[in-house]
Formats: sequence, structure tokens, C-alpha cells
Amino acid sequence: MPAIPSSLRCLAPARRATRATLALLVLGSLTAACGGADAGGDAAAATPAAAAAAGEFDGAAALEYVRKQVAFGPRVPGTPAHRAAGDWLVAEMRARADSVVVQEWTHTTADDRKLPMRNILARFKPAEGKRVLYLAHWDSRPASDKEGDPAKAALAVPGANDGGSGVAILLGVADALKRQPPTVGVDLLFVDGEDWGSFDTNTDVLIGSRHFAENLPEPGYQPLFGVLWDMVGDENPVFEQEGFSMQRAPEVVQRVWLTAQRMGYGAIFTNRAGMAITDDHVPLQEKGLRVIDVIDLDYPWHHLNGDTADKVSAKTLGIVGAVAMAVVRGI
Ligand code: 1BN
Ligand code: ZN
Repeated sequence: MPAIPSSLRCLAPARRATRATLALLVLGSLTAACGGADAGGDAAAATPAAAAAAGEFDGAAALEYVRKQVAFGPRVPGTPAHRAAGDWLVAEMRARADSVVVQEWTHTTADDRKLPMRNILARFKPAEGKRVLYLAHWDSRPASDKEGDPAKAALAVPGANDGGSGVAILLGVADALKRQPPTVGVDLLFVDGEDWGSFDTNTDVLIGSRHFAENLPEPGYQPLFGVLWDMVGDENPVFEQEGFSMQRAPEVVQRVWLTAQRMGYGAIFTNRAGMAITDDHVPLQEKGLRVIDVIDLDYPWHHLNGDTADKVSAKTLGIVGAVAMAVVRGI
């Protein structure tokens, strides 16, 4: 991706008004490129690679991938739904990618339960050194612990947006890369066991990403950058710049956000600072990989029974998928 002059970065409104040196014309195009009042997108304002990539991702097909996952039932480790969904993902990836690596192991929880785990790594151009890593978690949370009613809290989260949406983005990217192979290597990583345990005590969560970080696909594995896509299907999406991403890989945040803003999605990919989230990018960052988290925490059904497919938007998936493709095509 070409370096983006600082004068073209999206500025906070107050700061924008004081920059008297900016010509009106530049201000006008900046407002358009940053989304303005309409976040509907404007591929004409994007780079040629981004404009071409915008048409490559099918949001309606991605929503079907969400429905398919939810139809298995919650993908809770150790359940038949988890096994069936994992088998399905492996088969889907074998039909699209150049190679598929499955990491399979048993995780012992803090309370001594044995959980069957699988990470699935689908590789395009596996011999290429210059590569991008996209990841999402494919498991579902065993309890809806934000529910007030204990009977509802005991039920697993359906995981349409939480887990399902990120997986759908990776599947849609795989479709596009099969149609038109990338010029760089691309790794699509489906991690297991993100959502099993407690984020408060950091126990039995991020199980798959921790395992991947300890068992990288080859010595010295170092993608150019990585992006975790998590809860990316809300019908009113806003992606703030997640805290650990900004601390540890700000240039990757800039790459993704500027790509989105140039496509007209500046109201969705906002320059606002977000919270730091313990998520699957963290174990990879701790191994020195430049990985960020694209996550929309303002999702009303987070860890509730209502995280069902009707809450996920084909339009949102289409926007996020188009950005994901523009980032890959723009390298
Ligand atoms: C994302 C989806 N996460 C869990 N399910 C990570 C997370 C951790 C989200 C803490 C919010 C708070
Ligand atoms: Zn979750």
C-alpha cells in the first residue's frame, strides 16, 4: 500500500476546522473520503485496487455463512455441533485454499475438563514469504452470562455475530481469493476456544490463539500484518480503534482504517480510540506478530441468547468484507 500523506488522514472535526492551510477542495474530498454523514460507501473515491476489491466480496453470501454456522447449533467445544461445524469448515477450506493445516489437541481447563480443540489454517500461496494473516474464532460461548435470568444464562450463545460473523468474512475472502488468487500469500486462521472461560480472570479463553502462538506454522513465521475480525456483523457497525492494536501495531490500524475511509466508510471505521480488549490478537502480538483487532463491542446481544442470525446484516458484512479484500489487493 502506498504511504498515505499525513494531509490526507481523517482529522477530528475541531482540528479540521483550524487547518487554514488546507484548500477547500482538499477539505471537500477529505470529508467524502472520511465518510461524512453518509457511510454508504463510495468506491469511486478509493484507490483502484480498493475500488476493484469492493465488488469482490458478497455480503449476502456471507450472511448465508452465518446462518449455516448457527444452524449447527452453538459451536461449544466438546459438543456434536462443534465437531460438525469444524468438519464443515475444514471441507470448505479444502475446496478453496492451496493447503489446509489442522492443529488438533486437547485442552485441559482450570477445573480439569478435557476439551477437543481444532485450529484450521487455510493457506493461499503457502510458499510466498510476503503474507497476510486474517483470523476469527469459530467456537461459541457455553453460557450467555450477561443474561439476568439464570435459566437463560445457562444456555450457550448462538454466536451469529460473536464468532459467526468473523468466520463468514474469512469464508467470503476465501471465495474471492479462489476466484482471483492473491499476489501475496494469505493465511486464513480459524481459531478454537476463544470464548470458553472467563475474561475477567483470563482463564480458559483465547485457547486456540494461544496454541497457535506457541505452534506457528513454520519457524520464523512473520506475516506482514494480521487482522482479527470479531463481531463485525451488527446492523449499526462502529469500529473504534482497539487499545492493544493501537499500542502494538498502530501502522496496521492505519492501513485498515485508511483503506476503509478512502472507500467512504469513515463513519464506520472511526478514528475514535476504543477500549483495550483481551482477544485473539493478544497472544499473537506477544509473539511479535503485528496483529490488530477489528471489533464492534457496541452489540446489544453480546453474550446473550439473542445473538442470532437475524441480528447480522448482509450490508455490514459486505462493507467489512470489501475492506478486507481492498487491504489484501492493496499490498
Ligand atoms: C469477543 C467476543 N470477546 C469475547 N467474545 C472478547 C472480549 C473480551 C469482549 C472482553 C469484551 C470484553
Ligand atoms: Zn464472545
